[in-house]
Amino acid sequence: MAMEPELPINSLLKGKIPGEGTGIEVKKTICSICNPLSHCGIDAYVKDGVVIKVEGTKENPHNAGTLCSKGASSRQYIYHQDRIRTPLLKKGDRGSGEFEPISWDDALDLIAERFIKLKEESGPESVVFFAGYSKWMRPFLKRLAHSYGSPNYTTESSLCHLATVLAARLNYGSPAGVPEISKTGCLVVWGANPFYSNTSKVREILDARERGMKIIEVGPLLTPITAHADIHLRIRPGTSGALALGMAHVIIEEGLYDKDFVENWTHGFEEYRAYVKEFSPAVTEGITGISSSLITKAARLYATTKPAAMMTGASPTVHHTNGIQNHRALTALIGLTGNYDQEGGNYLVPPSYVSVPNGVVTREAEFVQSRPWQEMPPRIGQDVYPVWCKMAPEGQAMHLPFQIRSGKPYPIRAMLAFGLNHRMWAGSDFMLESLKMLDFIVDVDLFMTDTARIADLVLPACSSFERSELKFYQEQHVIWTSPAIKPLGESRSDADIIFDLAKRIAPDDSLMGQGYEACVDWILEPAKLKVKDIKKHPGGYTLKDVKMPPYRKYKKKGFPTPSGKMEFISSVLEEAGQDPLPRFKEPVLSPRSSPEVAKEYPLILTSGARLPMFIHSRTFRLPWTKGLRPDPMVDINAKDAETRGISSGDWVSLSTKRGAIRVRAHLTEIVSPGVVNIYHGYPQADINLLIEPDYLDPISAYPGFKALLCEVKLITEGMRRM
Ligand SMILES: Nc1nc2c(c(=O)[nH]1)N[C@H]1C(S)=C(S)[C@@H](COP(=O)(O)OP(=O)(O)OC[C@H]3O[C@@H](n4cnc5c(=O)[nH]c(N)nc54)[C@H](O)[C@@H]3O)O[C@H]1N2
Ligand SMILES: Nc1nc2c(c(=O)[nH]1)N[C@H]1C(S)=C(S)[C@@H](COP(=O)(O)OP(=O)(O)OC[C@H]3O[C@@H](n4cnc5c(=O)[nH]c(N)nc54)[C@H](O)[C@@H]3O)O[C@H]1N2
Ligand code: SF4
Ligand SMILES: [Mo]
Repeated sequence: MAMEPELPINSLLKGKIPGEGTGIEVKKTICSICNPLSHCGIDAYVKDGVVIKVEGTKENPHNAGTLCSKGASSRQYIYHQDRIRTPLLKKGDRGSGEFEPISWDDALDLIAERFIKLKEESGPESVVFFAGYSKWMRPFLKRLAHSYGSPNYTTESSLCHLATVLAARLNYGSPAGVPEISKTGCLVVWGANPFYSNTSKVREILDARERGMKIIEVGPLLTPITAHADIHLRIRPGTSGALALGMAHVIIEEGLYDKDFVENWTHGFEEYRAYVKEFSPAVTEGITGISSSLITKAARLYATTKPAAMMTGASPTVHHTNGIQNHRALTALIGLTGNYDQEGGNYLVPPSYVSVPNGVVTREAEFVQSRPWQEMPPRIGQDVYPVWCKMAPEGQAMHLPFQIRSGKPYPIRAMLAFGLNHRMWAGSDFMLESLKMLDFIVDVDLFMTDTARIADLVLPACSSFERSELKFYQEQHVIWTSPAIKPLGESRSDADIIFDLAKRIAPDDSLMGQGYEACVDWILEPAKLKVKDIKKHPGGYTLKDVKMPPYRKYKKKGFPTPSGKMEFISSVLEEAGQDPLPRFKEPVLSPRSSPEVAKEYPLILTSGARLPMFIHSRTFRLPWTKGLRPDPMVDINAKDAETRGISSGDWVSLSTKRGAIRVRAHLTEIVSPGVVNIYHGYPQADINLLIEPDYLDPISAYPGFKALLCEVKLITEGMRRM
């Protein structure tokens, strides 16, 4: 057999071929640019300590070799010029943007000195511990906060996802469960766009579709799912609750509900039945804008397909001024149709580690609560949002700017933040100005951001390529990553920063004193897993024989609600003086609820629907992803554009009563006439400047990002010069 001629080394190098000759090694790591349900496996091609290429890890069952546009841009992310390379101490006035380098020891000692003093002067509750969208360090940060003595551990979950869990828990005492897509006959995709927001989940949906699974999509926008859906219920933004009540009306009137479940396992059905009577298909059509025949058809399809599952988004249904009640109304349909904790329906699997439910039993919840709530002062927001604080294991960060300003019920003086982005808050300028009122701000981030610029101390975090972490996947795959490259500059892993701080500000926490890996081992103890064993598999491995929890667990234990049943009328809300029914209310700003405002601002504004190449503030700065949409854009229907003399690509002003931003018009059928949509977080066109900081749901404090009123106007030459 003829030997293959050996390729010259230059060709091998050009082709980035790993091997001894080229000195290129493939190191296994994960991408953590987006959410913890993803964190795709990455093969990092490393030469001389530098990542020269990335590929998806083929043997990782979650992403199976694929990467999205963001993950494919990893090299631009990890080597970006905005990466902070050394700890920085503020010089001069807050916000001057001037810093000087400082050593890690000096930085950590300074934090310790300030925090110990603040504790003596104003109590540990005056210090807030905050985590932005990143979640991997959260178990350690929460424990640090409580071991220090502060109840004020807050996160981005104050406006993301957790309210959906809270709403479901008001109904069921537990979350709504994971849709078992591979086993279901009908999937309702309610306010979610997994093609953009959870890409690695899509294969499962398409496979199920191929075997005949029906799809009902609910949402105001056209999404890639729409092309696969049997029915698309294109609601007016903010009217999910009404639609759910309308569907319940049909299901109950036509006797399509699960009578056995309702009779034996629910509380308050008669009151609920009486209430949903008001939502006939005709009435529901008037509110939601969907034809009564389509509402009836969807209700019948969902209720008569056995089993049927519901996938709800992480936040679109709760980003409303009536978010909790809307989400209660739609998750109530799961129980009504007998699909709760049911095979092929919504299956209840508790989270194992950092939000990922995969059946592995751990002690994460026990680990994080190092001090019980009763031994600490009330949390931020506890006085105004008592139901939130009762149901969520953290403070309410949306209330933070208000408490900073009022000093009530006690002053907030300092903040230790991991990834703080003021543009996350509605009324982002209000938040930024509130932060400036603090005595001391520490922000740990990869990049020098506009928020970091107002901190007293900025600490450089490293990326997932440069650190070690435990990662669980829903597919029961587990990895303990090893750094693929050295941390850039003097940057460090968030976990190392937290554990070094623990020694200084929580010296009595003996478990934290044992260090990071010992704590992870402690969390994993019930699963009989150890870091040192997981480490032996660089790309991770798939756990065998994980015992998944049984279906219909309530049959043995009842529901963990005050009544022990699923609650159509919530005892917790009743006790808190809130409406116990999942009552529909119009968004506070809508053409129906505020016609006076609508005269000047006639368009419905919905913000933040995900785009595949952007993730919050993270990827605007990367040339590859930014190149896919170089300027901020607002989606507007051609009809609305025409009446305003706007053509595609024109610069327009998008305004609400609170202010205006300058963006380009994107004429598209994605939005229906009367609705405009814009992505959130653009630094040069921040939509949250146009939303009032108190435009919040009264139960969860989630901002009404996805339904308010606005106007779009062409920027004329005169205005352009302004
Ligand atoms: N590429 C990318 N992926 C991401 C993110 C990102 O920024 N970029 N962010 C991550 C985070 S933090 C989150 S929270 C998730 C969010 O991701 P998803 O939960 O999928 O939410 P969105 O993409 O915001 O919106 C999905 C759909 O909700 C519908 N919708 C909007 N308003 C309403 C409403 O009032 N009612 C109903 N029923 N539907 C509505 C719209 O049709 C929209 O297409 O994505 C995560 N994944
Ligand atoms: N109008 C409107 N506003 C919205 C939304 C909307 O739909 N509409 N969505 C809301 C939702 S659901 C969310 S989740 C929030 C987004 O929440 P944000 O917290 O604003 O999200 P990011 O900008 O992704 O991350 C914040 C910071 O964390 C840094 N970071 C990244 N990785 C790490 C790490 O490993 N360690 C450390 N220390 N820092 C890191 C990033 O560089 C960034 O500066 O926005 C919310 N705001
Ligand atoms: S979906 Fe994209 S951004 Fe998210 S973890 Fe995977 S590659 Fe990274
Ligand atoms: Mo989110």
